[in-house]
Amino acid sequence: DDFHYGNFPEGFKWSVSTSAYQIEGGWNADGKGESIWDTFSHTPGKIANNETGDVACDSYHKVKEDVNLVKMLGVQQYRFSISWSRIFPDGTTSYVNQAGVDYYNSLIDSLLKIGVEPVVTLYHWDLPQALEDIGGLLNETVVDRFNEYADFCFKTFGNRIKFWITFNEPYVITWLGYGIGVFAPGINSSPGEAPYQAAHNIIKAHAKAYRTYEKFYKGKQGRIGMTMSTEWAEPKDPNNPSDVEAADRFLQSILGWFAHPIFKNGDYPEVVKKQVNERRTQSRLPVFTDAEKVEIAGTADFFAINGYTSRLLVFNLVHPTPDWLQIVPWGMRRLLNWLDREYGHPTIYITENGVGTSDATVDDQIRVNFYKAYINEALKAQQLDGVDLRGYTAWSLMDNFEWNSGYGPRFGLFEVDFNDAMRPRTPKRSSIYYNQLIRNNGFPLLQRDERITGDFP
Ligand code: GBH
Repeated sequence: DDFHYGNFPEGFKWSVSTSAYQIEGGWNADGKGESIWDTFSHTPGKIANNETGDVACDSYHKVKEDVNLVKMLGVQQYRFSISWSRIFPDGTTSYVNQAGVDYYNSLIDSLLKIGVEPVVTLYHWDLPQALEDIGGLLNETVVDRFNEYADFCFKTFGNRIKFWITFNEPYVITWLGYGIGVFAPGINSSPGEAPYQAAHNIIKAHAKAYRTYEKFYKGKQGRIGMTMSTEWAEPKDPNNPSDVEAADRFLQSILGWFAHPIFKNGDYPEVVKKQVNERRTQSRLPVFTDAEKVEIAGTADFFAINGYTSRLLVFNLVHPTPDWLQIVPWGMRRLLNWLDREYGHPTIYITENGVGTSDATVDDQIRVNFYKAYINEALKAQQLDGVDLRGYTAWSLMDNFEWNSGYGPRFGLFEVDFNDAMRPRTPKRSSIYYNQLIRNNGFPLLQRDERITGDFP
């Protein structure tokens, strides 16, 4: 596939993202309650080198610095997440931690002051530990707790927020957290049931919060959806129907599991029901009532997707997993086209895309190449294929706590020195490149010989 010159449509939203536990630190500051990621990272053996998010990038104390980084990139949006237990320490509305509310107010107001639209994720994996203690996402009462938390956020921050995301990557939450247990809360005792139960409750919680927003806030405020993740699945032999079916089953199992109920009919895809209930002996997919299906169907104002990589699918072959992030730019174009077809030409936002390196260097040509190639494939999907892509978000603003991998993989456009108590941030080459791409709104033909310009240290 050739490089394609051209611009994204006017009004295209360039964005950059982070999440609360990965950057904030201040894990017990000013009355914050503990989350499952505090517990998990404080448990020896769960995280590479037993690292924790206790301090992370110390963003809880660095609103000004972070907002300045956002400003340097020239993005139109900044996507961050709210830590539920920083607002409600025990997960319930019984006590509001005002210091937490103040922190997010200050972040939101500082962004608005520089003309950047906040995109707010309500749940990026850090469930209040107090709720986990009574069963977490496996306990159906979490649906009401999430709705109350969401309602509070709509009421408190919503007059300044145009773009809400309920959950980040439900597949990762359920499978890694409640299936294989490599992420918090680390449950792996019933992989045939727990992930499906957690997913069921996430979908219900999402739908309930959506309906709350729709009823009380939407008219005066903005839009709301869920961010889902997948990898593009390419059939190894496109002429072999069982490889093609395996690839489709993969997409339906990872993504359709959540997108089918929300964007189609309030229910799981048939192929997933079949796969879970018939082919696996020890597993069971919960069932939505008819009323629940009606409540769930249509609960997203846009399609938000996190996409990093692709994999080859071969029928009935269990293959070893290499490094999860293989760089496959053309997979992004195929994924966007698949979403367009499968879900009836939805409005799509890429809410995460990026690459990690083990190297802290600020001269990150790999990341420049990555962004250039992936964004170019996104442009082709938008311009040549007619996909309704309205925004693109880089992951991540700065190096941060990369979950169970600790501080090893660095995804930042800015480097963070984790050995320095001040956690200084330094621009990488990729931040200059991204800024330039945004100023050009893509790859204008007249600048095909463009070089990276601007001050680079
Ligand atoms: C995103 O998930 C997350 O939303 C974001 O917070 C994160 O920083 C970013 O990716 C970069 O990783 O080797 O078994 O531990 C993308 C999906 C799921 C990819 C977990 C990495 C590690 C699996 N991620 N996976 S494992």
